[in-house]
Amino acid sequence: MPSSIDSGLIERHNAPLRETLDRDYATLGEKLDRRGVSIDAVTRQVAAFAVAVPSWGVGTGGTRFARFPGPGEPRGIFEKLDDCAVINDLGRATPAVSLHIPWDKADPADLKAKAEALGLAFDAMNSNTFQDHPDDPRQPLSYKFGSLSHTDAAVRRQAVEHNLETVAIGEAIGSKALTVWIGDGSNFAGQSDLGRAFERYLGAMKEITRGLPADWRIFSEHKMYEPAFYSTVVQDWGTSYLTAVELGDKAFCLVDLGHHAPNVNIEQIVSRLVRTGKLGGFHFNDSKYGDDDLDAGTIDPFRLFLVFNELVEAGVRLDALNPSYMIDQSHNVTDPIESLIRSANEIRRAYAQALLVDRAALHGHQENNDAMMASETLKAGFRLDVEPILAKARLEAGGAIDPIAAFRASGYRAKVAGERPAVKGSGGGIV
Ligand SMILES: [Mn+2]
Repeated sequence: MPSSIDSGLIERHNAPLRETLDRDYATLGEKLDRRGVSIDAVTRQVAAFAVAVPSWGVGTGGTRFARFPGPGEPRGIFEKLDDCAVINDLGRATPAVSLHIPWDKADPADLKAKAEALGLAFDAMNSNTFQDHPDDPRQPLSYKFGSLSHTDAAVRRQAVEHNLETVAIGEAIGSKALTVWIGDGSNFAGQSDLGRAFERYLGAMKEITRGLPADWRIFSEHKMYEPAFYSTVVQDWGTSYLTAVELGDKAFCLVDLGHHAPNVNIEQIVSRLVRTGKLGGFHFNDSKYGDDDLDAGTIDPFRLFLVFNELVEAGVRLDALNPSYMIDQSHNVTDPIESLIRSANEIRRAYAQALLVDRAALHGHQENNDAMMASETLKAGFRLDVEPILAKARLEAGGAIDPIAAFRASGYRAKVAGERPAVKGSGGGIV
């Protein structure tokens, strides 16, 4: 066991739960068998589905009003990786970590060695030009009025160089993609020329794309508003798609579930991006009102299911796109480790439910315009309790049948609380 979770703990925790799980799994297996579906085949597909955790997610988040730090918060990237390893060892769904530069800046050799020791790898890199970095001698200029779309060419140059530095760090630690989200925009009509700002952004993104290693991808992440409240340079999937098309073969769109207009049909956007070959990846989270960054699948699990329904529907097209699946959340009132374990499980749940939709029947009802039976067939997948499949996938990979209960029993939080004195103002910011 690479993390500091006691190696016997998971086994001791699983022992009394195994028999009940086996019974529940057999019952669900019988039910699926009647439909000609092999539960073991579904479990294998679910076990093969991984989602990356964000390094910034293991610290307590915050709002623009306040941040309430939790005990034992990681003080830097190496302690963040320790926490990420705990999440993966218990949940067995999150073998990779998505880093944020410069928050996680460190010697790449040390990052790589630490991750390898913990059984972790690195997913897409995230650059940060939405805040100033007074301690970074390579970024003396302010991003107050933008970064890649700034009116001043020197600021744009600095932002391009920061992205290329992020790529260089990523290349040294085995990452293969860069996610670019900028906070650029305006607060007042007339403040910014909407057309020129986008042109400047495209020019800067082209420079970054030209600097990518041959086997890398670049993801443009849109967001409707915040921190800018009148206009945002990359505000919706249309602008993100235009960007990806202009940048060429290495460029794709990243869908953050919280970055859309209220009530927008996200699964339809996913379908379009699959169709056009420009779906690059996801930032999973859930929301009620805006970019709330709540735990995935906890507010609107049906929407998460519908997103995965489109992914399963995409079939071989999706295999070719090989999207990066990442979580992007802010944990304000829960233990971040527990939230990330749960979110990864909810994401797998949506995937398993989508896999269990009777797709041939669905297509038939769609062709025959039987709205009722098409809707019922889709919902039949969502109504299934697939927890035995999720638990079995974890168990067979060496994880915990009930990972949150196992985490609480481990005493890990109390242990690190003693080792990690609270620091003021550690990185919050969520994109
Ligand atoms: Mn995001």
